[in-house]
Amino acid sequence: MIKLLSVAIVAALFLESHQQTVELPCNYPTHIQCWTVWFDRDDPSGSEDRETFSDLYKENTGKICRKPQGIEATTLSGLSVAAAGEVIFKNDATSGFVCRNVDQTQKKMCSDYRVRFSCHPPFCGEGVCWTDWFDRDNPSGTGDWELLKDLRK
Ligand SMILES: [Ca+2]
Ligand SMILES: [Ca+2]
Repeated sequence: MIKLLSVAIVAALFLESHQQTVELPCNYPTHIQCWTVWFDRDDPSGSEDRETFSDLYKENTGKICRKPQGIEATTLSGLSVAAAGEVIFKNDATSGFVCRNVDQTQKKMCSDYRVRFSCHPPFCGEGVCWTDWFDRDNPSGTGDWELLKDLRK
């Protein structure tokens, strides 16, 4: 009986570990970019506003893909990094985002930023999916024609 039970446990463990290694299909459309939801894990009240990829990836299991294609950062009020005009220490899809208070000359403290990442499907999460940017025409003729029916072709 004990032997049978242990066989069942081993089988269950094997099945569980086997299921975890099942890979997601690789043939998803790479021209679709999905934005994750916005993340705001830190405040600038310490020494920096730290929204790094490694921290966010650890703290939000399954909500961010392992290798994001892009990152977007805005202040909590929605200003872009350029519009906020602060000195940013890091802002890329691999590292994530860091604004250090020590780098700011005009003010003592960074704004509070939020970030989101763009991933290929199936990592859409609760976010929004967009295609890549397309630019099929130039305005040198009658105008800049970027019609959906032409882009579909
Ligand atoms: Ca923040
Ligand atoms: Ca164009």
